[in-house]
Amino acid sequence: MKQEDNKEFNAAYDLIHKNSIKIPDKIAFIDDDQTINYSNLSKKVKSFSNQIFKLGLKEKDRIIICMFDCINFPITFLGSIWSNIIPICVNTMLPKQDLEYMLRDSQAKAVICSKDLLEVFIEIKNSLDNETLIISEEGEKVTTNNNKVYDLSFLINSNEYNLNPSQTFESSECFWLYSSGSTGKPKGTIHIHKSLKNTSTYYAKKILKITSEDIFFSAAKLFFAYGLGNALTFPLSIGGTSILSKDRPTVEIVNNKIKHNNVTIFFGVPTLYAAMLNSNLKTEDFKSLRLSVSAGEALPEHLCNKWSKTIGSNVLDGIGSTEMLHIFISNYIDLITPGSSGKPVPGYEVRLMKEDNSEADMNEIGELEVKGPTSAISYWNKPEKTEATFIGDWVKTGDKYTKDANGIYKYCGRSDDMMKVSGQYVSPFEIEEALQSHKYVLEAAVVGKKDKDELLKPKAFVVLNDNNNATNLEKELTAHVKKILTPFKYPRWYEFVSSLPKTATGKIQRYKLRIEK
Ligand code: 3UK
Repeated sequence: MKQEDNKEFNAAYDLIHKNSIKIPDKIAFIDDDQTINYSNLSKKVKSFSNQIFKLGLKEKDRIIICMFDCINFPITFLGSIWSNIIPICVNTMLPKQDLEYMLRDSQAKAVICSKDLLEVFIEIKNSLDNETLIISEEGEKVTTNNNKVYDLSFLINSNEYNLNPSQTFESSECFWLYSSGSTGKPKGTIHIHKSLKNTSTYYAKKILKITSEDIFFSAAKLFFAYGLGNALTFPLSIGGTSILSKDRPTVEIVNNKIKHNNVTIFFGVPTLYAAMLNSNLKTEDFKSLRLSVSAGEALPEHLCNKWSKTIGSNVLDGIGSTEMLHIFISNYIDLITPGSSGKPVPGYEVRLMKEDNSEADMNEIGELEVKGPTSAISYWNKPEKTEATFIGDWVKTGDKYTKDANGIYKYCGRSDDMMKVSGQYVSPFEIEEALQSHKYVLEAAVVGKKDKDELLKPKAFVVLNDNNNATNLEKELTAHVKKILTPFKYPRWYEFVSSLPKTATGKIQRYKLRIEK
């Protein structure tokens, strides 16, 4: 890239500076315990930025953020970016071995974690050879066998500020998110500074028509690309207010957050919309909403229709990905086609490719590729996976789609083995592996099956060993899987069979299991 194309730009400065001067007293975030205005947000970001260097971190070092949604998340995320330190946001629900993998893979110099996650990170740190710093709320109080834990509140509340951000450019590395595939380890997905701003400029401002009056609430957490845009980038880009919640987004919690904070724009995943619509919703609790958004997996037509009928405002389904940072095909406020992903967001180009490398015709299925102003630059340390996904400016999504005569895109499933469950990636192989590690299981195959709301969930076909003598096998297998994997990945149905369908070479024919008997 020519240097003149790559202007000086810092994403944290872009999101904070103007607001802290123009609307210093406006509330930026409300979490479960406290609120923070734009002026104090800016101060804490600059304090963190100053103090993190004092702990010995250098520009371009990486830092893992593993925190439940609270005000300290945006402070440390933006404070790192302000310092040209690369934050890596990771899922708080991951089992220890995944967190350990991410720490090793990323070679992060420090971890910032919520109090409740301290124990697991101290365990991980003890098994690593290098010196990883651990930072947490109330840190200084926790010291176990030489494991100093640095105090986060000290870092963000000092009287020393980095008033100016470190020098970065539009296209310099800014932050990472981990994305998972059907095989292999999660991939550190590298995003650049201008992408954060661009998710707001193109999608949030043009499609959602966000304003400073909006009160944002995302059920998807900040460590997901979806949640990061919804609850951090979008509200800050416009001087709005974002509601954060550390808890798992149950129907009750989501209902209360919307009602008590007069939320105007809500972001959820289809499973949550289904659960809410299956509960006894009170329409008046949702009267502040002007719009809702669904992503992560396709929103079935009946849920889209039922939401607007019950709530009195619409839900826009749109497809996004970790690689593209946010939504790039979406329904529009004045053009909603229930059961579809809608049309490309302005600024993005999409195409549907067939196996022979030609483009699919109207209503013909093709593999979705996308090009646009928010795409990641590569996966960390995975040249083959990078090469298979990022083809010049085009990014392969792994999704099958059709386009109709009106230019509306409809989701037709994944082209790899991945499933989206509750909006999150699940590989059938990881569930099979977990099942197979149980002493009663000889073989297992996992496929997606639609539940009564038309949403995909894992179903397991299991061949048992001869020597099994469990009384409540399904319960036992579920508990076993939940111990090994992120808990929501457990099979919702089991079928115990005497053998699995296989090819002559011994490969399991999952497609045969998908056909409902
Ligand atoms: C699937 C959808 C049908 C699709 C995401 C909004 O989900 C996000 O990112 P991930 O990396 O997964 C990407 C994959 O998920 N998908 C997402 N949305 C839809 N399929 N209809 C949809 N509306 O397979 C895609 O390739 O976890 C969503 C914003 C940012 C995101 N990262």
